[in-house]
Amino acid sequence: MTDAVSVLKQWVNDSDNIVFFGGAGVSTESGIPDFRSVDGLYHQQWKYPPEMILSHSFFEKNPEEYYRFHRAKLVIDGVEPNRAHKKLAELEAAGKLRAVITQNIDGLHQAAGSKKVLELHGSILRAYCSRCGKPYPHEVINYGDGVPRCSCGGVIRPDIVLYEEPLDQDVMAEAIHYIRNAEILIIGGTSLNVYPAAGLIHYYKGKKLVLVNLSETPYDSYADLIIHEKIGEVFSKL
Ligand code: CNA
Repeated sequence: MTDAVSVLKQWVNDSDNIVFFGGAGVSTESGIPDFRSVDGLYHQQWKYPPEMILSHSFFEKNPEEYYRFHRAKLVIDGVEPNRAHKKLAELEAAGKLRAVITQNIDGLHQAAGSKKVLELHGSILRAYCSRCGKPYPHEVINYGDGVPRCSCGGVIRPDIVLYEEPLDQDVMAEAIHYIRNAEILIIGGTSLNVYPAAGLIHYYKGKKLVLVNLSETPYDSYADLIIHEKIGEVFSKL
């Protein structure tokens, strides 16, 4: 075990007020590609750049192409929570971890058993009509062909936050509350490039800020402990 991982293990053992804030890198070991790694979605060939397809204006103008991308790239069958998701659920059940704040939309934290999960960018496991708001089961959008439509004629959309759309302010306020009051904040598997989510780091006031990320982030110099290793491997040692 590296020195940094043993320090993290000790901190985790001694605390009952840990908060975790994560991103796409938490799910890569489950087989879901992230956006910005070399084999991530942004480096794959697609007719339009993914960040354009995943925007509000693109969804409105070209829902057919949006749904082609959504079903080909966002919906991945048979994925299971990995060691990072499972450890976080265990820490919560043991009364040590207060909340998981995630930018992910894959539902894997809940699948691992985590209860307090704040989904900053929503979930592809929920859907609703963009015109009348009627909720729909996710199968309606995630499988099949073409653009799913509501009985009112509106386009059914995933309950995710697309680029150009605001985050849910209640979820943000709760995330800020947990981060502000955390003894240990572990940030993992996120490039910390997507705002406003990345700005949450500024609300942490403690002295145990841990970054677990494969590549460097713009916030590496803020960390009290930094681990550039795979998060599932690191968490399996805690
Ligand atoms: P990102 O910008 O793709 O960054 C991911 C980061 O994770 C990179 O810095 C990688 O180096 C790092 N990383 C990759 N694998 C590991 C690993 N095994 N252990 C540790 N670090 C690793 O993703 P962000 O989450 O920062 O960006 C936010 C976007 C990506 C949000 O809007 C998400 O909704 C969106 N996204 C979500 C998913 C998902 O739900 N699983 C997948 C892809 C993208």
